[in-house]
Amino acid sequence: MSAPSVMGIVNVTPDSFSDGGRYDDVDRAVAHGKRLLADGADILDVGGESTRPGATRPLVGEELDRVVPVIAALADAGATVSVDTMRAEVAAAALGAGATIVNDVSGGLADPAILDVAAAAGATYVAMHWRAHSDRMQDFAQYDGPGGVVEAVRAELADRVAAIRAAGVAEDRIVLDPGLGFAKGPEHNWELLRRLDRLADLGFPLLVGASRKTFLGRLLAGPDGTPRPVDEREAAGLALTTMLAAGAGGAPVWCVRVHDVRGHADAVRVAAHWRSGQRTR
Ligand code: PMM
Repeated sequence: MSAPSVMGIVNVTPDSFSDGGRYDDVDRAVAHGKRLLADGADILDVGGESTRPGATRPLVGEELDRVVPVIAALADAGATVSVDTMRAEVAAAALGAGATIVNDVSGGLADPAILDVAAAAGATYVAMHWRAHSDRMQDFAQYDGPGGVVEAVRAELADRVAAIRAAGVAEDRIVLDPGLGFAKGPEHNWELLRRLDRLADLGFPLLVGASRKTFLGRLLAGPDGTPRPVDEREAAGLALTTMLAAGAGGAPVWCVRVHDVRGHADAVRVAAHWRSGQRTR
């Protein structure tokens, strides 16, 4: 089991739930990305569309204007860059600007042509579990079949894999993601985290994005039930990264997608050192 990579988030958006508006111009976003690199990020994930619950979508032109110059500058600085987009047109421009990974939260459902773009470029393709756009995704947080959320997400990801393969993305370029918080209630997320082995069993590396999400805020709610604010969830996220890096989900995690890279890179190192000692016992 090798240590997870750390993907640092560069949201070039005015409205992301945890950092919206902080890095929404090119210079600030590039400076932020460079800081994350210095902090130990293995990958920088550049996104121009907020997917927080209830968000409305930017125009394609707006999304292109936000991400392309940032990707070009960060790739130029030597970073491995992924583009967080659901749009084929944006993925193509991002790959042209130096990105090598397409991180599609819709797993190819929002714009199926994105799979052809990833295949043609030989890019790594991250397929996240997704059911609907953010303005109505919580209406789809229903998992009543046998095996509940874990088996439903597994089956729906398996369907995505079939489409991704059919488009010609190479086997060793496919990554899967449970999609924490996307059409899921808090307990759905915890169940998925506990049973990552069922998703790993599909045969692809796993990416997990838990950083600062609502289910952590709910877990840490005060006595009156008010969720812990977004910028006070970091320690819980670090605890989770440490557990995942130690194998608590029952399967190795290939990558964690996080806001505060330095802490998570440290957590990954702690877990890796711990496990290296276990092997020699
Ligand atoms: N979460 C968000 C955005 N992109 N991509 C992947 N692969 N997995 C995720 O869980 C994920 C994602 C939403 O979080 P943000 O608004 O903090 O970026």
